[in-house]
Amino acid sequence: MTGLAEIAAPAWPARKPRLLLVDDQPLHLQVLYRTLSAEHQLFMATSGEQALKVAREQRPDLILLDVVMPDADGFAVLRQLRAQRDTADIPVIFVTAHSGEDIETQCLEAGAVDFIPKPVNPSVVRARVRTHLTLKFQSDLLRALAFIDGLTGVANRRQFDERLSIEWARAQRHGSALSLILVDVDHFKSYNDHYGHQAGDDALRRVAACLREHVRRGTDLVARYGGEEFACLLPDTTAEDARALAQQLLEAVRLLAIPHHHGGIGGVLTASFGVATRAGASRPGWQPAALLGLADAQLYEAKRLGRARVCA
Ligand code: GH3
Ligand code: MG
Ligand code: MG
Ligand code: MG
Repeated sequence: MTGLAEIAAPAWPARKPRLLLVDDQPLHLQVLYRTLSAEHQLFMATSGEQALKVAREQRPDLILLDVVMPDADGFAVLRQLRAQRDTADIPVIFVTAHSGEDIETQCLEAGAVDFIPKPVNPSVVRARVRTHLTLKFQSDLLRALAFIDGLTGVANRRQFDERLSIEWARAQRHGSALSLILVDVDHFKSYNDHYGHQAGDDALRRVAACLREHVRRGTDLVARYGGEEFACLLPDTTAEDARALAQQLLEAVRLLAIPHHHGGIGGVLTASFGVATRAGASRPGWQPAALLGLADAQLYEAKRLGRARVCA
């Protein structure tokens, strides 16, 4: 029989799960520490203030939070965790000596995922921590998968659209440049027709890996935009630099030397590139879709001029 732990296993990271333990009484922290230190990487805080600081800096996977503390109580800490983007999704288990339905309901309604009464029973703590970590890692995995293209492993269209509007707004705020390269594999229908759909899939994977290898800045994004089309979003990149990068990509795809003897250009698989840049101040009605439209028009021009080239 397959147990829950085995089903959950793929979502667990190779590292030790990271827990933040918060309690104003060192003795209580010690008990939790002894209970959890073998299987977890632990961070500790003895006040609400400190808990918020450590949560922001260390991004734990789960927080065990005392309710009654002299400075900010657990409820206040939870509210502040939820209000900050970096910490909003970290699950919190309340640990408190107060017992009774009221306090338990109050904790869950405040947004805690669970409630553990003091004095704590070590095996109950371990079991509940394990359950909530499993849920956390599963939801992390699902969220990651929802933004990744299944065939090539690069970002999917959803992630691209989201990042485009974020980067667009950022470029608008700072007056910085934002460039986009659209990539479309040439004569790919005939590639599929002659080499088969599997080989077509392999070729797309290799092209995606090649783009990712050459589009390297931490803030850059390579995405699969559609069937055999990719998009490279390049924040803080001028038109000139984007065009140069597109030229490199053109060569790099050619150098993959994927044979295409049925309509390919020079006997290998190639791609066409359309480049557009949003530079400087905004214009009225200037929307993220405009950048896509411009890059698409350049791509169309590259196709019209014979493919395997960059238009900018
Ligand atoms: P052009 O040079 O004008 O871009 O011609 P093309 O043949 O590449 O363009 P067209 O849009 O006619 O054909 C795109 C082809 O890409 C057709 C489609 O079957 C193929 N394709 C799209 N997605 C996938 C995929 O996930 N896997 C495979 N193997 N093929 C795909
Ligand atoms: Mg306390
Ligand atoms: Mg196409
Ligand atoms: Mg094509």
